[in-house]
Amino acid sequence: MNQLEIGIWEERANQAQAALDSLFWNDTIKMYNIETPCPNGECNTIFHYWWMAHAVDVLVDGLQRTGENGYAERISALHEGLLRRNGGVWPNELYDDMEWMALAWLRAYQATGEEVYKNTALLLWEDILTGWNEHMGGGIAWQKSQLDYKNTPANAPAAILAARLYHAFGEAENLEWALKIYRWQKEHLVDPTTGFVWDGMNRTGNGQIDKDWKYSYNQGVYIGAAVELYRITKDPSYLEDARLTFSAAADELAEVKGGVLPDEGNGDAGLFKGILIRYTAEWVKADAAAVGAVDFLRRNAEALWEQGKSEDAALFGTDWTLSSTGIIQLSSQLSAMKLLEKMAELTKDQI
Ligand code: 7K2
Repeated sequence: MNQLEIGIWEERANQAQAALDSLFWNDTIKMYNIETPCPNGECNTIFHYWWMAHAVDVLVDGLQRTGENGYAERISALHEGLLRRNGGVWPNELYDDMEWMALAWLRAYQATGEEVYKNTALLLWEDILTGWNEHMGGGIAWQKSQLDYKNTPANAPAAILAARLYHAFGEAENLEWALKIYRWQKEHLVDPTTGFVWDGMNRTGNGQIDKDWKYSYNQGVYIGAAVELYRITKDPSYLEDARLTFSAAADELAEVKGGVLPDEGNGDAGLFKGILIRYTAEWVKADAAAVGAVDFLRRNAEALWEQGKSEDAALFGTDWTLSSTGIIQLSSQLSAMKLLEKMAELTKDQI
């Protein structure tokens, strides 16, 4: 890793952050528009609660990388805007949504020391735990109106959150939750042979696993949970889990495009691969044997910047090998920003 490469990825991450701020931020609502262009904010017909959680995440990435107070100010404004948009309360109907939001505000607390963010994370965590029940042998439900539908998006991020809360505040109960949720996730929604992570089970009440729903973010959050439990327990079996799942994900999802993650679609799916990237980077930081994943991250980042970036701004669509014109959704912009921020972080760490 040479000094030149460090500068390149920092500069690219800065350009993407500048595009997020200038082309998506809506100071009237103290939130990001869900797409750009968005004349008079009229595009905001839906409140994408979980997209905004990932916007907090990339702002924290920027703050941790640069120390610039502008990021802290934007995080504070977003906290106000989101609470207002959600009716003055933080909880909502989807357990996975709340987990993304709690993960983000815990990171914001750790980056700023602002107690209000810690309180938001803990308040959400208390609500999230109401999602655990014994349908399908355990696990957290996807949503409050469907308590027997259990999926990876509602469980693996919860295991990450529980582990991080234990790491941050030392409450043994949260380590127990992390171990319990991870054990259920591994026993029910991970292919025991390949390590590929399945999306969910019993969605239609027939007990079946949706094995054809092959999404990048599911791989990422399971890898993330394994890494967090390794960091606490130092049990090498968690790194083995992460290695197997990363290998399965790379083979199953990225092989066709020469190692570049595929276009998984617009909307929510625009965020998916950025989540795999984020937690793959956490695995690289925790596991010396993950060195091959650095090339994977660099290959995706180089494709993204050289082929996927819009011509006149650091804007990114859902296909990292194709420059987008027209409307760019916040979800795909955030996905790309996770990759650029992680490349900036990893290249800096390696000096
Ligand atoms: O069926 C679930 C989930 O298992 C599946 O991966 C996605 C695929 O659809 C729903 S969840 C939809 C979004 C709502 N909350 C935030 C995200 O975690 C989730 O993708 O689209």
